[in-house]
Amino acid sequence: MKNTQNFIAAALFSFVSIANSFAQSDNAPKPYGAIPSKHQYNWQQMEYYMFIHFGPNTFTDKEWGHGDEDPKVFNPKKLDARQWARTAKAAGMKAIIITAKHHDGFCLFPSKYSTHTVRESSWKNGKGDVLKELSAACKEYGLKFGVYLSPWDRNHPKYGTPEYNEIFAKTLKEVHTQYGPIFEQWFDGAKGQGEKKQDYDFPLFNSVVYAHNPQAIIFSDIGPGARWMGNENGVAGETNWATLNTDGFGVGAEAPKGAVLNTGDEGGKYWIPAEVDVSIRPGWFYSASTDDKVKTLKQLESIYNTSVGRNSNLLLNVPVDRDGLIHPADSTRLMELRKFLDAAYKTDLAKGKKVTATNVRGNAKTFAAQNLTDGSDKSYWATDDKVTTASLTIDLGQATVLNRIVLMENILLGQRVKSFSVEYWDDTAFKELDKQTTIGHKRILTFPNISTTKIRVNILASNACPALSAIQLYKAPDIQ
Ligand code: FUL
Repeated sequence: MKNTQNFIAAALFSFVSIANSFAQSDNAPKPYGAIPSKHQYNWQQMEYYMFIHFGPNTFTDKEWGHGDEDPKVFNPKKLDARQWARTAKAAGMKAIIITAKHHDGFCLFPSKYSTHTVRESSWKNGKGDVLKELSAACKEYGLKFGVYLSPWDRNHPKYGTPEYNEIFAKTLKEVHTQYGPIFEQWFDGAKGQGEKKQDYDFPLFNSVVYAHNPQAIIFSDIGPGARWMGNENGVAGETNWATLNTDGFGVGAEAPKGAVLNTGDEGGKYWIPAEVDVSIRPGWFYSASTDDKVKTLKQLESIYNTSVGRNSNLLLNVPVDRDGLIHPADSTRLMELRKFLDAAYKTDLAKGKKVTATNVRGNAKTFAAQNLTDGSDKSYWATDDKVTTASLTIDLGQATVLNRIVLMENILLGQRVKSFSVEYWDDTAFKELDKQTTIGHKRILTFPNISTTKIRVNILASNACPALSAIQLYKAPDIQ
């Protein structure tokens, strides 16, 4: 039911969105299958943003607090939310999502509905409010602000009774009315074994979010806005459909298998793109014992490729330390990644280069292959309706060294391509570089340096005529 309503709402937004974003042509391909809402489409453009795990666990060196910890342990003496926002901005991230309430039930804001909050802590003599400071800092730095709230609550005395759902809904209302606008609501599906039973009322929770932040993307194992992608290692499926069948499924134990969330469902009923949540450290919360275990630049680049490069948004966790600051070990690494990405994606070697296609929809300029290298992902190339395979050849004009290719589909028309290959001209013939399955919003393929004059992309199978908005080529620096 919930999904049906959201689907209808999503479909309505989508039609408006298509009309607004792309120049309309009578001959435009019809959307295929489920398509993104306007808000999902905008969300998918964000690609990379920060997760912050922070709370009593930061001070007790735990990952899952029991909810029986003394709230007084929470005392970040130098807390500076502007430093977090400044760091995220400099890292090229578009937003911050913070653990407003983790499994221990502790609220980083003075909730009326809990006695386990910043108000009961030693920090600022109980007068502080982390959400207030962070939402203001995000506004100042031009970042979007999002919240994580765990339905599973090991502190609240009403947890395990029907009343708890009402309390959780009221807690959500506090957050969504006091600290907005909120771009994403993150619902965690985790719950320890043998814990109290509680049937969560997600239709109620979702309705509270949408009532106050209609634009918010609701994340959970099964969406409806965005889905978990089945692991916490930063690796989305090589095949990754933004569509998923969720009828009959729920969050946590009732979710589809991790392997399904990892790839999505081809032709799935709902548009529920994947978000990749992964921590820059071994744990989600800060621990001094992991100061020397911050992921390397090589690991982070690999995660970027297996998340943003596989049709997902990357939510990278950077835990705040006991002082209430992002530790230099983490910020240094974030800046290294930024520097690398800026260098890697600075010059699109395909931009403005001549592209030829084996088929162009109606032979029309609107759908010309040249749209793929025009530096804009708002124009696109498409084939005639009956044509679901095609080849695109980019003539670089001279020998050019490359090691990355970026492909993008016009997802406003749905996700269509199911198999493609990339070849390069080696002076005598085209040789295969890679053969893959899905594209979606963005697909990045990496390969060792090659020097070539021509690149050919073959669409080998597509569920409807392919509609691609960009092909880009890059030479990223080597990482030592
Ligand atoms: C999991 C939680 O159990 C972890 O503590 C963390 O919050 C992660 C993002 O989600 O389900």
